[in-house]
Amino acid sequence: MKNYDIINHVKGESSFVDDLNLPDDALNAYVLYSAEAHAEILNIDCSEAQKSGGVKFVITAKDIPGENQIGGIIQDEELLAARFVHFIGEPVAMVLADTWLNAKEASKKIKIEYKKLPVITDPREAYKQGKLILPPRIFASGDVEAAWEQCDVIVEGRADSGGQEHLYLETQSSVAFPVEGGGVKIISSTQAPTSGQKCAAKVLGLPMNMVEVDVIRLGGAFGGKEDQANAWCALAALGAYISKKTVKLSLARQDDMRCTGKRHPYSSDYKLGLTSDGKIVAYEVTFYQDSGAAADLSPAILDRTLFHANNVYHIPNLKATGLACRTNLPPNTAFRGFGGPQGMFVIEAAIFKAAEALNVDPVDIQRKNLFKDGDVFHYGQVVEHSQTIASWEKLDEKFNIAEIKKSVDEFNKNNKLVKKGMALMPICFGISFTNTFMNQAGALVHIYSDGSVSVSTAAIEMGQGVNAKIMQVASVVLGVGIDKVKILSTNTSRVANTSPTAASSAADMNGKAVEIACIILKKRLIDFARTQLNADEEALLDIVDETVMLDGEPADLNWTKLVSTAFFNRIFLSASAQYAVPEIHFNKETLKGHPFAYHSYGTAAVTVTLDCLRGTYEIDSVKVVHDFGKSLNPLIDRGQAEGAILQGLGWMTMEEVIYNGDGKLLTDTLSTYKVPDLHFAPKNIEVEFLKNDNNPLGIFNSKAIGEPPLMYGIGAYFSLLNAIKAFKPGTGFQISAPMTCEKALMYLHTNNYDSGK
Ligand code: LUZ
Ligand code: MOS
Repeated sequence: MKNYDIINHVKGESSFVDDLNLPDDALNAYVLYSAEAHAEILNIDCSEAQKSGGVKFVITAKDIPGENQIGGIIQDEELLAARFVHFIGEPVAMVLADTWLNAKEASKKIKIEYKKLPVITDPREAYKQGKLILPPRIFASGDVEAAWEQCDVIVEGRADSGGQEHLYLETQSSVAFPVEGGGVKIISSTQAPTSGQKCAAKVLGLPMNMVEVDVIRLGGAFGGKEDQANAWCALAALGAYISKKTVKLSLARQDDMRCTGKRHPYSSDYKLGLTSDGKIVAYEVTFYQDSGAAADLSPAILDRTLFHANNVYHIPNLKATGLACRTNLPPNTAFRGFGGPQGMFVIEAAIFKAAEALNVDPVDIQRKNLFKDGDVFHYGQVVEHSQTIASWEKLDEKFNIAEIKKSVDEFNKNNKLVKKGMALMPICFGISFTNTFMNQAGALVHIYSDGSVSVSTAAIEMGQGVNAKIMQVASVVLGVGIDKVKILSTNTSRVANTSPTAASSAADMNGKAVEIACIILKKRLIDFARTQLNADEEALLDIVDETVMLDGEPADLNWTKLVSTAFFNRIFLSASAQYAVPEIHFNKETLKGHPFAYHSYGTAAVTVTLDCLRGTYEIDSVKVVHDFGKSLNPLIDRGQAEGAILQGLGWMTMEEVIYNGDGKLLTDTLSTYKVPDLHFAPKNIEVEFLKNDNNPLGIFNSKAIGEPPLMYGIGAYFSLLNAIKAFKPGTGFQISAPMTCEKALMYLHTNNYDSGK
């Protein structure tokens, strides 16, 4: 089955927030944001703006009827800055006018007097000054201190990875409508309708039942609309509440890039100890997370970094320390992988350095240390159904690792100014929200009297195809055609108290909730059919292809007739269900437990070609064996894998988020922030599906696919380092992603690559 949602995209008929038909008197909002990264607000003068053409309202912190607070995990973020601003891009005032341009023009007439305060843009500096968002988090197993003695070689160093702009095609957008009785209805581009609802309710001082959030679909999100949609959702709601008019708030691209947080940059110190034959004995790592100016999701993201600190390796003695460092940058946030990629990057960097010290190929160390069933993760979960070795071996069988290596070496022998590099990237990603309570979802299924079916869930369609997967589930369980099933918008009045669509878990959890609701409905219909057909208790009844089957033979009763007769007999044709992921638990004191329902695995081989005169390069190929479980929809899953790989390659190579020392984003346009396009995409991406066991914790035995394949991109960084080393042998290379062409050129032709900074 195709991703049905794309058909209307191609025709331009899919509806996004910006496409909504609004009443003639609707107002447009423009948000004025701080021009200073850290300052005290001495005065805000809105008088000129108020008189500007078309302006109806100018709103500041003092106009907020409820609490001026939008922090999710920690209450440390104001909706509109009251007395202090903490980053450039922090909302300070909102203008409502007849047109967006009039609102924007008026915003320029707002005069804000700032008293500048010291600005921190570096997480290590923030740490030095004691600016931590939460106490250090330490995940440990074994005894690292005692283990160093058993090591034949110990490498120590620093590894940094950069931020990443989400660059969803649809920018942050919400429209809010005032409703009878003082409430609001919000149509929002959010991954987290319940968070948006809760946040707007708090800001307006309303109970949650006075705020409804509805989501049709998103033009991409990638984590950027998990918590960061809340502010815009609440601002639109505030506008509608105050003006009593419909208010539309849709960010222009550059404003979106400046105001919203990105993937967290990390700077990390590692120490890795091994035996002389390459077995890892001990690993100690400290992660300096650049959290930005407010907590946002940083604590949960830091946890995932710590969970994935070992990637796929069995490390008997491990100590990982996470430091959430408060800087004066926009609050960094969820981004596909949610801290996992940053953790995995550092262990790969350490292995790369250890391979230099032992004078072996990193591939040998990687292979030797893959964990297997029965090993225990440093957070206490026992490894089960692992596909580390299986995916590696399948990759070797299918693509021949030695052969790839040989052809790279041969190429390098014969070419002086162009070099190739290759690296392997095995991955492991834990599936479940690391906050156990979030692992729940809901569904509401109606069968209408004409036999058509509507399904509502907590899942948000953001291009990933979750709606198509959910349609499949309803269709299979009820025994009706796909054309009978319609997925409705995601709405807090139909399915309440929802977790965000995040953590790669939406199809699993919402699919399971739909499965349960459909099983309930089917049982009711089959019980009813039994009476209609006068079949006895033992007779086997089923619904297949919209026909009632009696002991394996089609009975004279089709779906439409069954449903309409059931309705006239007052059979209830609606069901709701909740799914709560079983088996998971985690002790937040001891930091041990079984936090993940299961893990996803795979291995990639990445090869690159580097022009050693120019520093430019191409990614030649990404060959992958990935564990999709029993894929529910191979076409969608392959698309998710390819998209994630490209996004991971971008993070590791060309995407570079740069702030200057004043906290100003320098890469705030698409000419300065470069992302992969079709020309950059590897000529060859091959994704093989690994044969796998049943995975009962995934929907229909499938496995989550949204995030895991992004981490294959990390292989590109080390391939490029290998290509650089083929041109300029040496061991002093500092590990610092992304490897832009400019950086590659510096590594190739200057000596400051080994400054250790
Ligand atoms: N979001 C979240 C996530 O709130 N918790 C998680 O554990 C998570 N993991 C991956 C992506 N988003
Ligand atoms: Mo996410 S990084 O919102 O799954």
